[in-house]
Amino acid sequence: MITTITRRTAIASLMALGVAASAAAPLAAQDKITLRLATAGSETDQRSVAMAEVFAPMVAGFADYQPGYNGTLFAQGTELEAISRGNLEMSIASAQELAQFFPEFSIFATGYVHQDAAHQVRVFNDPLMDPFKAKVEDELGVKLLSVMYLGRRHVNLRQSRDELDVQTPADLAGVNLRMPGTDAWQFLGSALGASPTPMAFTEVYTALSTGAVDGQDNPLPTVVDAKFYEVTKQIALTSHLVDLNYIAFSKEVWEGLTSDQQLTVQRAADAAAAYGRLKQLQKENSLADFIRGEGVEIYEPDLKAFREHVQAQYVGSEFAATWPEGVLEKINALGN
Ligand code: KDO
Repeated sequence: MITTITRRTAIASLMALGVAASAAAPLAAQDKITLRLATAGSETDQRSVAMAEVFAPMVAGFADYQPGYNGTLFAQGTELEAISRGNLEMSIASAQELAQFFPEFSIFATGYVHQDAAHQVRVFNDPLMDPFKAKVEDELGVKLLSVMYLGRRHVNLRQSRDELDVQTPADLAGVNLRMPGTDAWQFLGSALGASPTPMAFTEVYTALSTGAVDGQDNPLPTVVDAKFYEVTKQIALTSHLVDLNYIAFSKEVWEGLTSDQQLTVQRAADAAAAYGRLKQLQKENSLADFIRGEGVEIYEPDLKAFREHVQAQYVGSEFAATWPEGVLEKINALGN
């Protein structure tokens, strides 16, 4: 029997062979997908280290991880839109940035709500998050893979405690406090009693050294990693926000992965988040003496006064009006 192999059959056969070969052979470098991650964080920040040392090796079989630190790939606050437009694959995102697109995300950026790192994980993995995650995927094309622990944010000032002893929010009246640039951040700065100034993270050190701002708020590990202790004189341990980030991933890239690759990416993100959380907690619990040794006074203010004042600012606020019914109660119920 003479079989006429049409061109189409030949191509189909070659493609089938090609698929078989690619399934068998490891992907050549040029076959790997590229995962660029944009972050305002430094290369030595524990979230960055976790992504490079844990996430990258776990996905190396099919993906080439390419981090861009210190806002060099995309400026802080522009990463999510870049992913949405298909110009970026990953970022270390914040609830405050997501709240610019979906105001209800401000609930996860509200002062004195999350109690600790474990509470953040319980909330992120609870069904209450499903509508939030679905909305980001469906409307922004971004998949939130895991929650990262950034740490307890405190008020960090240029003035010494002798010049300005911070006991209650009233003591922050008129203080020019740098906060990140989104509305939710600015609201938190005001809720603390200060006068917030929007500014990108990469500009903060210079602004503190020149006196362009009086202070900033970040966790102790960031104060060390960014060397803010060189240009400030005190930290009032307000713990006003137990802060978090999300590992954000392009939905379009995700949908192009095989199910095995998707499982590997998810596991790699969870492993990196867990590793980074552990390292950040270790640093957070051990750096106070080092910072004091650098000439920065660290002390506890009237936490009851701060908690009550900050929470009162959110009640009846434009942000609270966007929170889905019952979610705050569920978050509180997942606390200690
Ligand atoms: C900051 O700008 O103060 C902040 O802490 C906000 C976080 O959401 C995150 O963007 C962080 O900066 C960067 O990762 C740098 O640590």
